[in-house]
Amino acid sequence: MVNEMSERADDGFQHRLVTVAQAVERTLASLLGDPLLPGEMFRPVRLMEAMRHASLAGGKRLRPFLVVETAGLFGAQGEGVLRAACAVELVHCYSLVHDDLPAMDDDDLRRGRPAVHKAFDEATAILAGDGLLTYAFDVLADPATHPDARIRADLVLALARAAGMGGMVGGQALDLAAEKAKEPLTHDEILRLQAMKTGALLAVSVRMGALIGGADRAQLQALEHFGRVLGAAFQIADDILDETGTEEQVGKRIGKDADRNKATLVRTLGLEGARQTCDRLVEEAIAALVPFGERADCLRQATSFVASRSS
Ligand code: GRG
Repeated sequence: MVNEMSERADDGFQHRLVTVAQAVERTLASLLGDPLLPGEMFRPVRLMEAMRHASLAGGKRLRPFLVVETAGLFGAQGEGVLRAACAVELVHCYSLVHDDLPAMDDDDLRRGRPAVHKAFDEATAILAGDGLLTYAFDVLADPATHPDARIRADLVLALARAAGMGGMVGGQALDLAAEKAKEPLTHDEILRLQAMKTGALLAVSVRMGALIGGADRAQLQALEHFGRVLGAAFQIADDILDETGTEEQVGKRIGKDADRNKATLVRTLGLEGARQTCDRLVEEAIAALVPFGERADCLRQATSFVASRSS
């Protein structure tokens, strides 16, 4: 009976994930269409094709899902929420394009398709990433995203802080440095690196949803804690997947963490230790959602999904 109920709940979550992903796809396709925005002069065809290749038809759209579902806790929904959700996805897609470049992780495959630098060329991939990153902030600053300019400014600031030198970009810099370092990173250094490189964008997705929803201070604190712990669970699950998944499942080259002696928690904790830590993080994240009651069921299921995903 309990299993049946949790299966039904899981069906509801999967349906919701797909529905949000479809809405995100439509919004991204429209944002990356041909019509020019005021102040733009021309959208170069090859650049736009590369930006669409990088961002359309692929990915779980987990970060946008977190924005939409967190905003939904407060009854906020509609086009503006979707635009904010797409802004995070644009930053995520840029990071994947740049991460795949030969100068970084050097991957030919992304989301089961050729990486942008393979489908086009390296210079176009760099520019497509730059274009996606810049556009994310254009989308957020546009009044179509939120009528209140203070909320728009808060969203821009939150995303910039999470994506920049003290967040994702900084985490990537630490990761690249660790590959060349003589001494392996300590456990705590790995935790910080991962919180910056992947955790920050997941956590800010939750924060942005809360900002749009008008969360009070206590709600914001609870949700920020949820987002941070969810980000940590996501990254451990990613380390485990790199060790145990297949290329077909994951849609990218796997086993490369071990090949490059990468800074991962599977290395410091062992596979079983990493699994146990992941389970603990899931419990902690779910506990942070207590103040939101049943309304947060989808976020609870998202947490379990993130930790047990196979791609
Ligand atoms: C290049 C500035 C810069 C940063 C790169 C996030 C990142 C930093 C690199 C991504 C490399 C990577 C594969 C990291 C592991 C975790 C991760 C972000 C996986 C991909 O995220 P998913 O699983 O992917 O949400 P989809 O395709 O579903 O969106």
